[in-house]
Amino acid sequence: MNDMLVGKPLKRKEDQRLLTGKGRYVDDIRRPGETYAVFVRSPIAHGIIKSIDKEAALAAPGVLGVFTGKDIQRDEWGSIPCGWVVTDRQGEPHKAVPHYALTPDRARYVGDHLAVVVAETYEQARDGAELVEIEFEELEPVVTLAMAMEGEQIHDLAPQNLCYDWELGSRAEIDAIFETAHHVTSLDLVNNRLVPNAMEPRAAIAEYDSGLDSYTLWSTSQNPHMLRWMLSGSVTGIPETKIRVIAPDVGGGFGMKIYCYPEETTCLWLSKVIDRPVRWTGDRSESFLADTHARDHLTTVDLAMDKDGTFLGMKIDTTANMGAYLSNYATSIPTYFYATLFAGCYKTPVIYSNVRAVFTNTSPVDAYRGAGRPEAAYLIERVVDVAAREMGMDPIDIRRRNFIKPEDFPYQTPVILTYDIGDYDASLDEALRMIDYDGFPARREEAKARGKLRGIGLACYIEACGVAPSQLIGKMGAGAGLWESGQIRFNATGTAFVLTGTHGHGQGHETTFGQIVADMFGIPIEDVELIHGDTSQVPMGMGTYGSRSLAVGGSAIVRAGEKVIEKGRKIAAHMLEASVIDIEFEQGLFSVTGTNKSVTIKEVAERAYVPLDYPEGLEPGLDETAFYDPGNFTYPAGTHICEVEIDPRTGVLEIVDWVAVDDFGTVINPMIVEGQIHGGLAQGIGQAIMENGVYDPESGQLITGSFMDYCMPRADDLPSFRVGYTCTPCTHNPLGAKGAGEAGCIAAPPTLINAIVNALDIRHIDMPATGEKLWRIARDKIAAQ
Ligand code: MCN
Repeated sequence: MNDMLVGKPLKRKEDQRLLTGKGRYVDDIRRPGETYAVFVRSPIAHGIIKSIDKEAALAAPGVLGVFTGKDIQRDEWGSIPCGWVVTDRQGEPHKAVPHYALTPDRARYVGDHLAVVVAETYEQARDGAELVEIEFEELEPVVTLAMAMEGEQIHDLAPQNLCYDWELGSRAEIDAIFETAHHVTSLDLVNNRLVPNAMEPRAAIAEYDSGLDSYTLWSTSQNPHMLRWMLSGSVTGIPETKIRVIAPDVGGGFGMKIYCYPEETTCLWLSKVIDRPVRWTGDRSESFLADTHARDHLTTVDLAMDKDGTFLGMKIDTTANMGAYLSNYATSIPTYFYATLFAGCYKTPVIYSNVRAVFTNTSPVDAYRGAGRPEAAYLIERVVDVAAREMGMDPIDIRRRNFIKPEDFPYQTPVILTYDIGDYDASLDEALRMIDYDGFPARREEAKARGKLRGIGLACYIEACGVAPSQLIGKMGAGAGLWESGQIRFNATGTAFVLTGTHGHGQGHETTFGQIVADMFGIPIEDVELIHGDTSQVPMGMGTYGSRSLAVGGSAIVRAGEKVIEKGRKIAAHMLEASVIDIEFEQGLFSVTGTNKSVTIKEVAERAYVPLDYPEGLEPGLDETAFYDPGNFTYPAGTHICEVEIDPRTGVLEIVDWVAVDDFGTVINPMIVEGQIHGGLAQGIGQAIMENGVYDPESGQLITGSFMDYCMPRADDLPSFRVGYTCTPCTHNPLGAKGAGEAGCIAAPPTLINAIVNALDIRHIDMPATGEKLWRIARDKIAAQ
């Protein structure tokens, strides 16, 4: 019998392969006879395409073809879908503007896909692309959110560039609350635009088999089955049985790789037209221009309180940027993944929100780690902090006063969601203990003596993840159910393949799913092999995003395991000459109750495949599949506290301490989870103080289009994070686990901004709180003294 592995900080199985350069990414894959595609991207932000001259490119060495949107349209390939329907205040669906793989009529952002050149080599394709001449009738670009509703109309379908004007809650009810409130705290916030920057750029290889009339697409996708579904459905009309999508090792996705993008769609089309494999690998500049961007909101939040600081109501008004086209899930991010989290950890009885989503001449905006939830946590935890300041209350006290308490669960929020369980005081207490909150005034004094401004800030976040429940998601407008599949396929020798519809691209699934299965069957983790990322191997799946892989995918695997055990009991009963009801199963051993007669899972597996002496009527094989559709999201929550020091002479900020206390329910592998927290924190800190996607408001050029101008956090920008846990196990999945993959980047921005405003003793600062901004504020304060 094995030692139990769940809960142990096992080193990742996949690291040996990934860290020694043995990973196999799309760009590592070579296909015989392959060709190279390079896209001709729009150099301008907005303009009607008058003509595209292919002649010079076609005459260039090695060029096999030059194609435009009109060429794809002749084959009747349709628009890339945005599957999530958001119904606006008038009861109308959002404006589903077309988004073709190659734009046939009008360039709508710098980087838009206008033509593609295919050649024998990458260099030849690139040289050819430079020879394609496009003539435009330039139009005024609509760049900023403030310009959107007044500017030139970008899509015929969307007057005033409005995609939808959506509300949640009752305006009359919230107005009545605000009329009687003792105090209202009002705050304007910017949620800065982010560029995801996965380490591996997006890439695709498409191959057409004319004998079988079928396609294989290798893609850097986080959800290969969904990609196949989208490609087959509205885009190409090719049956799903004729498309195989393989997502091999993927070097980070962070949500940005869950979409059906123009590039892979075009490669698929080209592979039949050219009748040779076509490959495309984005370079870093293309990633900046044409990967989906994230966040980009302007928000006003108002919080109404009574005289004790009890929250009475909250009103949120947001303008959200969709960019030039609707990416696949774009509509859902500033609505169902944002506004449904506005209760936070608090018993705010009435909440009203209004979101206007607008088109601009910028890269499409969609999910990126946290997707809507960082934006929600930021506005809640910022306005609560400002409210404490205005009410003369301690930021801890105001939070505790309004927390949903353990006895309140299950807690129905006023914004659709029902939280199943949590203990927010417990996380707050532990975080306060770890940071030594009471010792802060002395640390501040000591810093002051060194000429530094020291501040402390906290955030008590909650998020909804484990993105699945079909019923709930369906009511929210999703065009699909969101369950997950899991399969356990025992071999005759007692080893097991585990197939999952989720996709790991850095999260350590080979290890954590291995831990679960090894424990369940009492077999060594080395005997468990995870298979994912291939639509021809895995029965069906919904992929990885919304921290769903463990809570939904892992639960599907447990359910499949239970089916294996159920069948195994029948085989064991036959082998042990006992009745099935007398067979117990624990950690790999089937035994007859009250006796020492037993058989191992290995013996049972062998018998399942060599069924010579076998239960009558029972099918051979030990291979079971389950589809798991949970009843609810999972609700990880926690408290993060950080301390910063700012040098008022230079504006240099140092994060001197950070404690992260999270409640992820049951933790399968604390080392992997800690890594997830660290990664999320790095991204959240990046948003708070460094990262900012900026377009020139006049030309619409992306002026932060490289790492020279878009600042990503590096190791020496970050402190050594201290991690703690509390645990209220999720009540509705068999693992008791909640998602952990996004928590860090949800908690980090408000935590850090709260600490910065505390250090500077100011009411607010917008993200990114760069050194320059800090220096200007400190300088003005010194001058005013
Ligand atoms: N885990 C655990 N115990 C828990 C919760 C999680 O041991 N209670 C483990 C899981 O088994 C898994 C890992 O932690 O190995 C993350 O699990 P989960 O929270 O289920 O998140 P997903 O695996 O679904 O990953 C998605 C999540 C998201 S939404 C983004 S974005 C993100 C992230 O994970 N993108 C990542 N982490 C990333 N990490 C890397 N390296 N690369 C990305 O692209």
